[in-house]
Amino acid sequence: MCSENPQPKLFDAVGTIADIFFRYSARDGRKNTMTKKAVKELFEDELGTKLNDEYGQQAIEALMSNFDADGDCEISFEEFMKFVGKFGCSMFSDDLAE
Ligand SMILES: [Ca+2]
Repeated sequence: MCSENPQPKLFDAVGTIADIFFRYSARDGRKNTMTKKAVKELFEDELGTKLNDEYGQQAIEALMSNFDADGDCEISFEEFMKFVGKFGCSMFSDDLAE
């Protein structure tokens, strides 16, 4: 059955991002933050990025240092959303340059 008022796509997109964040935060028993281990698993599972080699370890350390704004060694939802924003801009950087 079709809905006459489907959920706006942006709400769906943000809901999907939130679902991903909270699924990985829960893996280490956290409610509102992701540990470095959870961030690594998210990158591997959701972005297909392998982080087991030395380069991968450096990448995850850089990510944590760049987006862990409060320095608690975990990534909050707000910090994660800033990463998603930067990631989205990088995906469309050629289009944005015009
Ligand atoms: Ca943090």
